Amino acid sequence: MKITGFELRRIAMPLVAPFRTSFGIETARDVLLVRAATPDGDGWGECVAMSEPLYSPEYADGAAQVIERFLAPRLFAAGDLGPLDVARLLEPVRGHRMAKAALETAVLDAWLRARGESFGSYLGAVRDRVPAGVSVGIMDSIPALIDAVAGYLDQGYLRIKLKIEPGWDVEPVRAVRERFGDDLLLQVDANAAYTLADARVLAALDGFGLLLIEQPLAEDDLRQHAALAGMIRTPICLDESIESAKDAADALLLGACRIINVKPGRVGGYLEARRIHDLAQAHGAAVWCGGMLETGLGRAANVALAALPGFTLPGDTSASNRYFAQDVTEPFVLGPDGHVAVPSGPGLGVEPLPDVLAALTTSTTWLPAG
Ligand code: OSB
Ligand code: MG
Repeated sequence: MKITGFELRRIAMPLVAPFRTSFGIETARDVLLVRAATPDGDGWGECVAMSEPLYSPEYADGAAQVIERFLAPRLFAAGDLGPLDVARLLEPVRGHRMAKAALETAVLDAWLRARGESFGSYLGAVRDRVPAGVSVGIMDSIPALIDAVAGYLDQGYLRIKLKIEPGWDVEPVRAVRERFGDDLLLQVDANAAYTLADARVLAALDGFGLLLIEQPLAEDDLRQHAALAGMIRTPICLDESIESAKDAADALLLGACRIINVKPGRVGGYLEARRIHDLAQAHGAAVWCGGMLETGLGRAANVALAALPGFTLPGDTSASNRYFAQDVTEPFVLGPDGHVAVPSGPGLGVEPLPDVLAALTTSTTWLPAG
């Protein structure tokens, strides 16, 4: 496939409500989109890097720059290429997985659209809809949290994830468990806010029947996660720590986690995400699809990935209106059964709505091949 160029497009997406985690508050999503232009049509990739390097070292401005200066030129120099070539061609550049993932996704989308095949079919999806969970930010008070959770459950979400941090952990979890009962699928995400010295607080969560605790300790603390696993009963799930299939193998072998949150952007793309799925399945570990507050473009591919057989827990694959009043594609909607449909059209199966995309765009850079 010949790439004629990449367009880097920045869009500003106001969130319907501020989203607070242990690392910061997000009120709008500043998204970098990559459009791969080919003679047979376009492909899209959404870069999940956030505006500041707080969740991970990558950030949107840096991702745009590394694509322009170092990544796109390597793909242009290769001439004709397919989606399986992208990771290999970009491998000499260290890190920058979110930037690489956006490029690979755009190339894969263009390639699949030209072949008339969907992401789900290509990745190995076995379902046409996936169960949806929702990630609930840190709130100012317990009553505000209870209201937010009640609203999501009314809409039909099948699983609740509470963001936690020191000082906002046992009490909010207790309140949600008491109010909504033992059948509620409930889990927590610390975004690396604790240390091993907090093991007693984390063990205090054992009594609440949580599905998992996500990333309690720092991203480079694999061995300390393994130690923590011996001190608490709640299964540990890793997010930030897992940047590749190799990291996943290390974590599982060390006993640092029993479950992995797979975010394709964090691991360099959907092909590496599928390798983590395959590895976890072989190891008997569960995976689920995480989210990075994606627009409909990134969501389409995430939902396709979440339809693979090893994705046995509900993902952070919420409907568009959980994030945005106006999505950049036709919105993803939550069915009455709490599921989201996997797109079946070629490639991502969704397109940016031209007028909406134009209205949200804050800058556009065209990178021509050759
Ligand atoms: O840790 O899973 C996380 C959002 C941004 C950065 C990190 C995380 C999250 C979420 C939201 O939890 C998941 C979503 O609904 O997209
Ligand atoms: Mg997380």
